[in-house]
Amino acid sequence: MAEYNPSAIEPKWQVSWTKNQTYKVQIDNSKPKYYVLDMFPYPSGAGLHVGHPLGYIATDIISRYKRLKGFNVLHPMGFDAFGLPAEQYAIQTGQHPAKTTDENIARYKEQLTQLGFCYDWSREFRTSEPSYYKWTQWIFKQIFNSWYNKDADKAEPIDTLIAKFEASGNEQVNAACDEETPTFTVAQWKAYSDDEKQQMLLKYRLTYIANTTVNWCPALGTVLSNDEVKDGFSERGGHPVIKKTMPQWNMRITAYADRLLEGLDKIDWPDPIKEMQRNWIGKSYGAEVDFQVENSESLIKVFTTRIDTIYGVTCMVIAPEHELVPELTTADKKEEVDSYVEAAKNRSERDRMSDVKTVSGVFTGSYVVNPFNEDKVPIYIADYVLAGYGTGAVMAVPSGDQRDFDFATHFGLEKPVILDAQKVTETEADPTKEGRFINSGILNGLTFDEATQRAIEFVEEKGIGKAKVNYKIRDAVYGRQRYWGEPFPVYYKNGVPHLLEEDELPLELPSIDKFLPTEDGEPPLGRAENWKTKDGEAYELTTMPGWAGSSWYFFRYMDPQNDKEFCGKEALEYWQDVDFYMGGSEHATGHLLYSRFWTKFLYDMGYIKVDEYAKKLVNQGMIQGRSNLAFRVKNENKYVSFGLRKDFDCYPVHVDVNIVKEDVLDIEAFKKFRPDAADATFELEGDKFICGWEVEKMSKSKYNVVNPDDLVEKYGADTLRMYEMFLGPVEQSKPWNTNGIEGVFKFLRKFWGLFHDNGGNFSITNDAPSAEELKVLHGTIKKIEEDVERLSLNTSVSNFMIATNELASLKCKKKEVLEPFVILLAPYAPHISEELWSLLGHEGTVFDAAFPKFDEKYLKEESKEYPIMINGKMRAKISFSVDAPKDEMEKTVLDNDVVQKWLEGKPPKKVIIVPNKIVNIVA
Ligand code: ANZ
Repeated sequence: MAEYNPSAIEPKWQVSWTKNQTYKVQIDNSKPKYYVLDMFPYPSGAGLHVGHPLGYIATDIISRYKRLKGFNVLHPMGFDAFGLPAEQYAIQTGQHPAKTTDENIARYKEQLTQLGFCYDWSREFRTSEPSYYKWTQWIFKQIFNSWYNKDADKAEPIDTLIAKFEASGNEQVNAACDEETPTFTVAQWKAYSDDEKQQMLLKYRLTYIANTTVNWCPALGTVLSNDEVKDGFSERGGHPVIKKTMPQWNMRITAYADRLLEGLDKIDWPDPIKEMQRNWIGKSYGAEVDFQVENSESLIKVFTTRIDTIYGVTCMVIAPEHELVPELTTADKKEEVDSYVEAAKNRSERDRMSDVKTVSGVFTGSYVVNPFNEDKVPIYIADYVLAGYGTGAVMAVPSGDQRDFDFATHFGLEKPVILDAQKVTETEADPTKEGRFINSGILNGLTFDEATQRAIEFVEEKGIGKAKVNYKIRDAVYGRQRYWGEPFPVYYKNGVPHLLEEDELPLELPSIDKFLPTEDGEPPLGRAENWKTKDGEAYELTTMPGWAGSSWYFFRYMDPQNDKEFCGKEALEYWQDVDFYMGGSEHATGHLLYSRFWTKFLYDMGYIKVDEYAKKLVNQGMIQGRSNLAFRVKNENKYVSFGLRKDFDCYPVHVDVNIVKEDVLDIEAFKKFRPDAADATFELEGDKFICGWEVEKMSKSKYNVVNPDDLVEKYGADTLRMYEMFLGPVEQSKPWNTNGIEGVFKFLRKFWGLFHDNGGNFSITNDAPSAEELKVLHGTIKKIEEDVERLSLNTSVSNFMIATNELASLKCKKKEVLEPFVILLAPYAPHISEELWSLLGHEGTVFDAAFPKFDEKYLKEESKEYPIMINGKMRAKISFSVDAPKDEMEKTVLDNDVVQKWLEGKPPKKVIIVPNKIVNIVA
């Protein structure tokens, strides 16, 4: 074979890898393991665009590199196959989601195979197969049968809780449970009926059904989790979402709030992800204080993180949903209050939180008494106070909080100053500024910390409050009123949920005739005929959410065919956890949080050895589209080239990027692309029509989608792989630009050329390498190794290019140098490397070779040329070997004819030798 021809090489090696099971991996106790995982994709109908493989290429390089380094590498791939889009498509077309999912997966696999990825496909699974979701149901069952023991700080089997109830009721029990759990004695417990006992246990189980205010999306006919709602609209489809209260399955993730926070300190995940998780969990330390309503028995409890500012309280502000609103509203205020409360209902929580500009609220007509100074404080209602956080009531302190300040200003309320050293403005009582309290009764003269402590002591002594930690995180809603998800292994008896036995799993998804809610508004599963237990009990009709299957899939890959356990002991013992996880940051508070929660649960129950499943996480950047634009003259069928656009009254229209090359438009193709342009005229620049360009999201509607298949066909997968890496650091978002891909292709062709003579014949020699050649080789080994370890894969590509140019100019054809180079390049460009490896005479795959060992000694310079300076002027240059002793060097310098001449035979005053740099002589 003469020329480098990827289409002759690549499919051949892909077939060989499959046939020889090159990437099949098994437990091997003689080798250290390394587990590299990609977030498994949801197989959408559109297939992959060039942005998708970015992360897959990076993990593929790492996997192959680690293998060459002697690790036993687990690098699996599968599909997150349940989900909304397939079901929406089913509703529109009547096609069963299983069918479209299958088709989409086939397409994905084909595309992934073409890119030459080293997945162990024997481990593939889909979350929608019964043999997989059997174990999702099984884990659900374990979670249902557990409670969280706060004393032990872990989950325990529900039987241990029942034993406690039977021994001493629930007063001594320190558990994560429903806020409205009544206390009961042993006798009361024993007197409960079975159903009552079950209802009580639901308040403790780690997954439970309860009336919950949910995000209801009428257009999708389902509830959505908080992370599936963006700005009051569904993330998928952008439909409006409203609040609704209904019985729902929940996961008690709040029980794990602290451990989910603490765990972040031990994992190497990107800081922005950790920060998003911390904010989502939202732990804040503060205090609860009761304020007595004037002339009433009622108390208003507030949660504050700044109890030290209590002497600055100007008003009490409660949420419109607060239960005391009717009681507090005086007759003359009723009309105003009612209409305010009504209006607040229509605003989403997010709007209410972020609304800093419009201050709104109403006075109730009532007052509370500040327990510290007996001041009478007016009670307002305002929707910036959220019902679902803290106690739904705020003590407003204008000198401590901007919103409180705005609020008080709006209503013309007096704003007491409570800190001295108001260094900036009255509104900034920043505790870090070391102010001391004034106008603050018992807190006068104290610092922030002292005042906080003193105030808490005060409320505790009086029995009107206590220190309190609050969390923003809420239990996760776990049911979806949809068809295409895991059925719950749950049936109902007397309205009480019961679980199927383990040997009854999986409970398979029944077939239905239409993928829509029933006429009575029940979820689609309500259409399944005879979908009941053998005793005729009704099954749960909701299905599990999209995140169920992805919360534990990383364990399943360790032992994917196991039908006795979700994962066998031996596999768990060996593979332990993911060493390198790659995926999108958009899952920060969804999948990436839920999966940590399930891992901790499985750990508590003793099923796994680790309580964090991924040591390191990297988020790949987004590849944006680079759209091309043609400029159309208004009211004319005429287009003008980019440089002429200012001379015309014109507007940009999108052009399919695939008919543009280096920003030059293929006009004939354009006429086909836009039939209305068939008779258009084109104003050119010179003989070219140049397009403008813009960076936007890669999407069909912008005609900027670049399909990897086309590029593979044209340049080969090896070029595409290296080019994607070459675009920049993997973590960075960047626009796609096909323009540079030729350069990478030329580099691979040049690399290929190193192994061939001018006639195109494979030709290498067994000659011993020169020092210079060895220096290029070892310099590159060092750089590539450092690059992969730092995940700087873009610099690797340029290092390969530099080395190839150097070897080409050295005309190096030596096996001893080129062979290790093939191994170095193999993770990046596996096909060409396999081909060259076999041309070099090897039988097996290059991936069974060992990564070349770097040896420092080849990088050392043998000799160094020193400029010889005499009285500051360079007079000669002399080479010395790098380890020449100084006295010898001095002798040689002084004996040199030129130096002699400048010294005029006299001994110098001083000779200074700076090693590896310069010799200075003072004459
Ligand atoms: C008085 C005060 C003075 C406050 C001050 C802050 C600064 P975290 O937990 O950090 O988000 N707050 C309490 N419950 C609220 C609710 N349901 N809706 C809106 N705001 C609420 O913040 C807790 C602080 O947010 C609390 O501390 C309370 O205002 C307010 F200089 O009390 B603070």
